[in-house]
This record gives sequence, C-alpha cells and structure tokens, in this order.
Amino acid sequence: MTRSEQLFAAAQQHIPGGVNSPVRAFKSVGGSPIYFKKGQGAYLFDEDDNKYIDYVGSWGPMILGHAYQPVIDAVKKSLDNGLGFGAPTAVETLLADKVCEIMPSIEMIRMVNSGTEATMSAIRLARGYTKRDKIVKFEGCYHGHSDSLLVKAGSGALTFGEPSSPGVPAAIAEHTITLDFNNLENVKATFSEIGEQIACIIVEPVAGNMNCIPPVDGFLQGLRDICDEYATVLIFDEVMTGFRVALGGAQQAFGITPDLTTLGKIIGGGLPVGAFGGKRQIMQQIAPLGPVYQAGTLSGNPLSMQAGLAMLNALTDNPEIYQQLSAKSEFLTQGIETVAAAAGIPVTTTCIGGMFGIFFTEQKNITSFAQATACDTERFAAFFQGMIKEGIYFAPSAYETGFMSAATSQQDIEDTIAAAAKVFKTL
Ligand code: KE4
Repeated sequence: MTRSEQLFAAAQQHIPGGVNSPVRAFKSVGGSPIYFKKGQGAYLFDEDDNKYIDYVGSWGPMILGHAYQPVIDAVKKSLDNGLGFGAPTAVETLLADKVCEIMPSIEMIRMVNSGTEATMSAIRLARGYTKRDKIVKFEGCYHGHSDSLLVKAGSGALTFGEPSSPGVPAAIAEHTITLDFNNLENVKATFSEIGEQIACIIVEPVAGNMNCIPPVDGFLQGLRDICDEYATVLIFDEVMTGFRVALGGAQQAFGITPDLTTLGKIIGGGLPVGAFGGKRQIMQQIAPLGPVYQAGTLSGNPLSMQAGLAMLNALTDNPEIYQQLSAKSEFLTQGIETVAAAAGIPVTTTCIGGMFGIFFTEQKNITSFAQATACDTERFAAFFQGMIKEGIYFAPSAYETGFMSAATSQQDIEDTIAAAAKVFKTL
C-alpha cells in the first residue's frame, strides 16, 4: 500500500468517506485519493514523495502558486500577535477597501468564512431586501451547500448524481427555480410569468462547476436587463471567477454590473475567507445596520485577512499576470486538443483567463448543461488516472474546472501536453 492509501484507510474510521469535502474522495475517477504534504509554486508533493504539476490549486485560491512567499510572510508576521480576537481589527478594513477598489460594483462588503456562507447570506439579503421568496439559479451551477442552493447543483453534487440533496425540505426547495444556463429565452419566459415574485438571480458568470462553460454573447447582459425590469437582485457568484478570469472578475471581463457579488477562494489567499458585497442601498440591510441577520465567530479573522490582503496586493501589483494566465491556458488547451485529435480521441476544450475545461466529447462549442453531462465521464476517469501516473494533477471529477497558476512554466505546460499525448494513446 502507498502512504496515501494507508492514510485514506485510517481516515475512514472517523471521517465520512475519509474526506472533509466529497469531491476529494476520487469516487468518480476511481482509486484512492492522493495525500499531499507540500505545495511549492506549480507543484504538489504527496506523502510518497511523488511530484505533480498541479492544475487544481486548492480549487482556485493558489493563482500565484503554492506557498507564495509574500502571503506566507504576511501570515507569519501576524501569527505572533495571536490568532483572532472576535473583535474588529484594522486589517479587515484594509481588505474591504482593497476589494472595493478592485471591484467598483462593491460599495460595501461583509467578510465570512466560505463561499457557501457568502452565497447563503447573499440570498437571504436579496430576499430580505425585496421581500420576495423565490430565487433563480441555473442547473449545473454550484453555489455551495446551503439548502436553497442545493437544487440541481453542480460540482460534487453533480459528480455523485445528487444534484438535489436529500435533507433539503420541499418547502425550501420549492422557492428555488432552476433554469438552463445560457438560455435567455428560458429566463424571459419564467419572469414573464412570475417575475414579481423573484428576489434574485444567482449565476456563476462563467460556469465552473459543470466543467468550464463561458457565457454566450448577450446572456449576462440579458440577465441584467431582466433584473432591472422586475426589480430583481442580480447576484454574480464570483467565488471562482473573482480575481481569476480578470483582476476585477467576470464583471470586469464582460462589463456587466451585478447588484451583489459573492467571493471566496482567491480573496483568502488560501485561508478560509468568503465575502458578499455590492450596492450600499442593499448592503445597508445587513445587521447591525439593517434587519437581515448574518454573523460569524471567525469572520474577518486577522490571519485570513492578512493572507487575502497580501494576495490581492500581489495581484494588483502584477496585472500582467492575467494576460499571461490566458495565454498559458490557451496554449495548454490547444495543445491538449491537438494531441487528442492525433490519437483519435474526441476532446473539446474551453478556456477563459486562468480557468479551462477539458470535455471528452465529439461536440464542439459546449454552451449548456445538457452538453456537459453528455460527455464521456469514464474516459475522463481513465485520462485522469493516466495523467496522475505521469505526474499531472487535474481535478478528480469530469465536472470541475482546471486552474492555471502564474507559477506554472512553459516547460510545465509542454510536459503536460506531452503526458496527455502519451495517455490519449492508451484510452
Ligand atoms: P466553499 O463553501 O466551498 O468555499 O464555496 C462554495 C462555492 C460557491 N460558489 C462557487 C462558484 C464555487 O465554485 C464554490 C465551491 N467550489 C468547489 C469546486 N468546484 C469547491 C470544492 C469542494 O467542494 O471541495
């Protein structure tokens, strides 16, 4: 048994499925999850001292590579002052100001501890602000695991075929209307019937939890127009796309102004931070200013704030990384398509900024959940396992996005393409 296998066997005694987040368990790709002990730049090292080029980046936060020194230094510097006080600290305001500078649609922001908390709170705020109960999400989009949003969700929920989880009362799920991503007519038809009952639309502006599917032209603007027409709150869930597809996120990349934005992953520099923010008029409804309650013991934790601030400072000091990330993602995905075709394996890829998707399908131009779920997940699993053997770590699910880091070199990418060429021949 490998060390990872030994550790996984031991973990299952007291941790459900041996993991603290389901998609890590490798259930959809087979085999035993890899236990990592170190990350450095573009690389991960497992407990058996194998080295991998990493395209997961802790599911997005490690955009500058693992153990990015300025973030490490900021956390180390703060450590000796204690781990948290449950009281305001100056650094919370510094991070809040920084996010509002980067994303002008955010006039006020509340820090929380995860993307789930951010979207759960944003939904409650939209409902409190509009005094409406219904919400619109899109099938295959994942916004964390709060009850109202675990309806036809993506990511791990989709991976395990439980997009609508048991345990969510029908009385809650009935207020969640799930529509087709990239299908504006579907949204217009729904709003023409019950638009005045709908508190918000929450959308991943680039869908990253049914693999990686960018919005089609006009889709996001169409959502903006519909929300204006019906006084519905438009929430961009930028937990994944924020500071990733552009410094200012998808709202900057596509030039659309949401009413609220939810954030996570990169904002914490790798430590647990989520946030929701937006129009002052709406955010002023949040306690203690307004009646909509939201709270958190560790919200604004100074260590996490320091990590997030160091991360965002590094990103604003190096804006050229975004063009570099796009070029790297483009080079990788084009290379993978080329070697797949040479091996006779039907593969389509997508990429936007530092995010990319690899679909095992004959279909070109993937724009919908139906197309994403018609792909060959078994072939993906075989590809995933083959790439593991070659020292390349992709997300262990056909429904997850790949993440490029600024630390990933041209050589790393060429090695990845060469590894893919080898693996495709075995499929
Ligand atoms: P967290 O609660 O996991 O911090 O964030 C939930 C969330 C919200 N919104 C979007 C767009 C997200 O992608 C996520 C979480 N992303 C998944 C990866 N697809 C987290 C990985 C996992 O669940 O282990």
